[in-house]
Amino acid sequence: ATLGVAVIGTGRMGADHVRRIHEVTSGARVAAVVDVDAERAKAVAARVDGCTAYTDPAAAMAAADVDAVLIASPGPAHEATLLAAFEHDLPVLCEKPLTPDAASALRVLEAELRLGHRRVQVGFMRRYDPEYAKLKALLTTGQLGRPLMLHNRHRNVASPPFFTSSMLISDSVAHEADATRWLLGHEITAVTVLRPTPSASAPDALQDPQFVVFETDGGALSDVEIFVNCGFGYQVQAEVVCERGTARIGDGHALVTNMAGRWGGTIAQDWTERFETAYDHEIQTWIDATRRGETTGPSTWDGYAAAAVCEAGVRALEDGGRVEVELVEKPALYA
Ligand code: NAD
Ligand code: ISE
Repeated sequence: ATLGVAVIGTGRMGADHVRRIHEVTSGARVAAVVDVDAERAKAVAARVDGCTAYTDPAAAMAAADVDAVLIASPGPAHEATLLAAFEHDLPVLCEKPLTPDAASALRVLEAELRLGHRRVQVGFMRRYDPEYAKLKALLTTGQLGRPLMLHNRHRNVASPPFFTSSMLISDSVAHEADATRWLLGHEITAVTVLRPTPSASAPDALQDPQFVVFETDGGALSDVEIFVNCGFGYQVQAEVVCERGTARIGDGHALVTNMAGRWGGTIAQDWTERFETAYDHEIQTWIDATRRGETTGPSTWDGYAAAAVCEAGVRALEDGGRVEVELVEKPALYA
């Protein structure tokens, strides 16, 4: 049967996921949208036949035509909505971050453990990006040997006004925390953050860029240049250095032009453009798994581990030095 989805939070990501479920993916319909901003919810609901607008997530979850929940509200609102979805035992796709800190992520994990089965796919969409998937497949073959280092670059054109220095870690580097764990199959054990003199283009008091170093339990290093006011484009690149070779993604060379003595191409301007295929694949995979009664993809454990890594990163940013990541023992549910 067609899956009835409630999309909670109809801002930039939520509205895009509503469009995606309505126009791009198959097997699901947007039965409800929820936003604390009633006018915004109504405007988005009006784009979809038979979609009801709510301001209270609990009311939407209790509706007879809602079978699953897509959470796209801001990170601090995720915990309450996840716990409410568990009360209705509804499958959830939760945009990253699972929650903003390790303690709240652990509360969500413990609540899912009490349900006794996985219910959450976390929105770490890079795992569904064709380039990241190729890199993961290559590493899995073992042809390159053991991964020694991973170099990541994560650049945004400009940060929104509410962005703080710690959000470069908790909101942006959260993606590299997951990508590092997933690509290498290691847990991150310690984080160091180095702070170059901020760019003159960064808003006052924003520590931008930052250079983050992760150490892993597999003996690898993963570094991240995070630069959220680079001005020129949206760039996400990764290069893995292994014992017998290297592999790199994110150069964006899908189309190269030659003209008037120069060669060149264009750079995406935001994530909706760079990761469009990844989001489509992420949501379709979620719909398909949910209709089969399964939960796949990045788990609550992955969301918790990323939150713990980011919390250590924020402490490393604020206090300086190397901060170790503390994780609880991994429950069998996530083995
Ligand atoms: P946004 O501010 O554009 O939209 C958030 C919406 O949620 C707003 O309309 C707001 O009114 C609403 N809202 C706030 N509290 C709510 C609550 N308790 N219940 C229901 N609605 C509520 O934010 P955004 O950029 O769309 O980000 C939303 C989520 O998506 C965040 O978790 C963010 O980290 C994530 N995100 C992911 C990616 C990605 O690449 N995967 C990119 C951007 C944002
Ligand atoms: C945003 O929330 C995202 O998730 C984007 O993918 C990331 O590039 C950006 O830095 C974040 O703020």
